[in-house]
Amino acid sequence: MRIEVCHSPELIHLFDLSGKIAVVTDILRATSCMVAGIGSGAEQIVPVAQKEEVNPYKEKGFVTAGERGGEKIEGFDIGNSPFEHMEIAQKGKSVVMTTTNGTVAITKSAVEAKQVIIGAFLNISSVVQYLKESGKDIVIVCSGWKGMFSMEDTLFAGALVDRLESVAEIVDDAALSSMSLYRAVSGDLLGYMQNASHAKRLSGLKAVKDLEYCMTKDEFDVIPVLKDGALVKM
Ligand code: 3SL
Repeated sequence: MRIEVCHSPELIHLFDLSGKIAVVTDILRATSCMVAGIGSGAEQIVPVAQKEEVNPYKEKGFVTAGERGGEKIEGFDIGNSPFEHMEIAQKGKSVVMTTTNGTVAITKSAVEAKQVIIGAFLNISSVVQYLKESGKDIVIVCSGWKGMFSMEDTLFAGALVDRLESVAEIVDDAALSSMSLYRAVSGDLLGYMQNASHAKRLSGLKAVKDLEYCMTKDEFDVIPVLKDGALVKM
């Protein structure tokens, strides 16, 4: 089993994903919302890259979810808070979702990867257990922010590498340095996150509660997996 980290969807063309599991993460907040949604009973979440792509699903009665620049898209039913996703999910709804970075990372990963699964701190132990059992090569795809590196996704990647190190070969410096960073700050992840650019962005949007929740480990034991274009419970 080999493990690599891709720090941005813009770098994905440099990775060979064929035959591998892509663990897509966007801790703030897309993949945290997906785990919270599927974990709370959403039937499916269809990730799409562009706003316009929600329309055919909307016509079929899907809940429309998404943000641009962190703010709910005008005309959509909900934005990108895990709490909104959990509320909708409890009604057993199907959701179509588009976000600035997370849904882009998923659709790009799906082109080549053997399997795309969704990771967040909210389901980290289930993801680790599944990856260990699968024995397959892994690429952790960080969604980043508009093509750039992001602290929270790197910390999650580092946490995964930390837990898989005993069974997987660390292939690249991205994986090694993510693990080192995670180990250095894991005693106070939330405190360390206060200076991250996305944390500041969310605090400007009055979404500090989202940030705290998204940094919480193991609220759910589900893994959303991409099947025929939709995320469903594995
Ligand atoms: O870019 C994304 O996918 C979002 O998660 C960003 S935000 O947290 O909603 O701002």
